[in-house]
Amino acid sequence: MTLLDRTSIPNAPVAERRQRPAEVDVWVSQIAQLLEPAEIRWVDGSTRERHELLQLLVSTGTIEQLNPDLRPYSFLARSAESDVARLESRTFICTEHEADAGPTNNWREPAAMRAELEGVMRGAMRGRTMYVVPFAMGPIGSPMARFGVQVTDSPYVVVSIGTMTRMGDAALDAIARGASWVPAVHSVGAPLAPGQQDVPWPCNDTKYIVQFPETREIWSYGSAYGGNAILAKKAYALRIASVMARDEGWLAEHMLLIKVTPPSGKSYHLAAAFPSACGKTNMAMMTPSLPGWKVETIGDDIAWLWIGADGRLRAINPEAGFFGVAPGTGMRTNPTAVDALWGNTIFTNVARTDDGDVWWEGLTDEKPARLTDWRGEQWTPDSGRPAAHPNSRFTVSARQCPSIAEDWDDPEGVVIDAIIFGGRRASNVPLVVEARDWDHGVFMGATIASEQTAAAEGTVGELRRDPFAMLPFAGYNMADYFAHWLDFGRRLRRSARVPRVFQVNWFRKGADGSFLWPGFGENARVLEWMVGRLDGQIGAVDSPIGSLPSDGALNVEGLELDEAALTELFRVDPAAFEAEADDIEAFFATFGDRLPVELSRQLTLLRDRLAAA
Ligand code: SAT
Ligand code: MN
Repeated sequence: MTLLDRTSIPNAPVAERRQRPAEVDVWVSQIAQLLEPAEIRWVDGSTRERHELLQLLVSTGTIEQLNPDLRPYSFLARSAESDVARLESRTFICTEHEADAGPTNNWREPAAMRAELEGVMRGAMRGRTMYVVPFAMGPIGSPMARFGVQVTDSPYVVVSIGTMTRMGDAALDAIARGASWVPAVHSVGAPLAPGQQDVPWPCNDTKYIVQFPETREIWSYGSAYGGNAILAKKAYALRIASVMARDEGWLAEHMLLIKVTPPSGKSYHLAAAFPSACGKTNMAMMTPSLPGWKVETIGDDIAWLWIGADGRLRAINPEAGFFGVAPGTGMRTNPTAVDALWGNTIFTNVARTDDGDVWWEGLTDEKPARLTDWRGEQWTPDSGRPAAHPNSRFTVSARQCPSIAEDWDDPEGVVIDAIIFGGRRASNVPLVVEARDWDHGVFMGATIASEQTAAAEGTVGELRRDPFAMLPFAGYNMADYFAHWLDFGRRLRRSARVPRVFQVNWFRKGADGSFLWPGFGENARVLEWMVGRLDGQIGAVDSPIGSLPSDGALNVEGLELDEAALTELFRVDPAAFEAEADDIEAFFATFGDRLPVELSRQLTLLRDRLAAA
């Protein structure tokens, strides 16, 4: 076992290195003229280069190395206090026509935004090195692989891209062979005057995360936080890719991917969309509580889905690593993630123990007596504040995950048997519901609501509609996105098999405010019911909102769950759903006549079923 990260694409011998693609070269010089970096460095993706960058980051105080005996080759970064999450209010979709960005996005007129960006970007890299970072999303060689080149002045961002994507020469070679690529410009917006001392986490109070979907360009300024700065991830693999997917007939989704194998030995692949910080990573790495069941990980955040030559729905995880929320990740909740984080990991904004290891709320039941908190201040259990930031993160290679599926990076993807939508709902929404058909499933996806988490700025706990968990990530008019999903279903129906669609809610609470369902590994019981439905071997009863497990169909054997809690978990309160229907109607109205009629029809059908209940 090497101490170095083993995921990097090995460096091609210098003699074999190809010419840089001329188009990329020209673009890089143009950007350099605008940003005026002191130096330009092309990133090759080698392990040696990663090592050098990590040493550099240690020397500038951006990261500190953790105790190598406890956490080999791992590092802790503390961000600026203002740079801890995605900034939805500073995320812009710039299309010629405002209606093409739709009511759920911040729209700006492209020319106006270009002028604004030019203002902040001019000279933004003075005194810094501009790294040129070629990357691939998806296995190189896959028909679904897509390429990009990001320039950035943050070595922290470079090493993060190195873990999250296939970064370096192999991607550049694919571009040189003619693959199209998306340009992405990133600057922390903190130019250095000659002789000026740098700060550990340079950033700017003014921030922009800008997508130009029509020209397939990304510009980001002022932040080094993952979701704002690793542009391959949300900006490309979701916002820009969703537009490519619309135009090319596939789907770019905020979904985890898992392979589920029941004791029978026959495997199923599931894709599940939950909003940020609602447990996608935990579900992706689930240790099933049911004997003989196995859940393997393919992806924890993003899935690209398409209809394969065989007519089946296929999916890949375009990423190569996990950028997971640390708090709540512990031996009880996600032992697989804890194992994956044994070494070669970059932690951001977690707390540090006196012996040079990391800690966050939920890692252990017992709190350490003393810590250095995410701000670098002394902390004790009675400090009255969390030691780790609620959106603190780990960045780790997918290969290091003990539950990674053998087919996780299959260029042809995996065949998807079911799609799951979920959110964080304290009330109303049952543990699991099955959609009546694809269109009803699209209605479910379109109407997901979830309590806001710490993954983006805003009031934690506030309920908001987050359709398909894509509210911050759809790169075009959400109503058109709904229409694309409906159309995709029509195309699937013409082919072999349409996947089943389910909705889940692990977060329903009882009158005393505690969670009704134990969650985590016990969610395998819900998977068992779903698999039973896929095989047509397990019962369901109709309800106004979809099919629920029939009496006894959900295996609760051995669970400490009383009859009252079980009833409450599945209670469908018609009055509460009437109110929900009114809220959905108001939400749908924001899309005007761009809303597909099928969704209005689904709402009418729901109301009819509620009235008849
Ligand atoms: O910060 S990220 O956008 O990368 C993670 C998330 O919020 O889903
Ligand atoms: Mn996410």
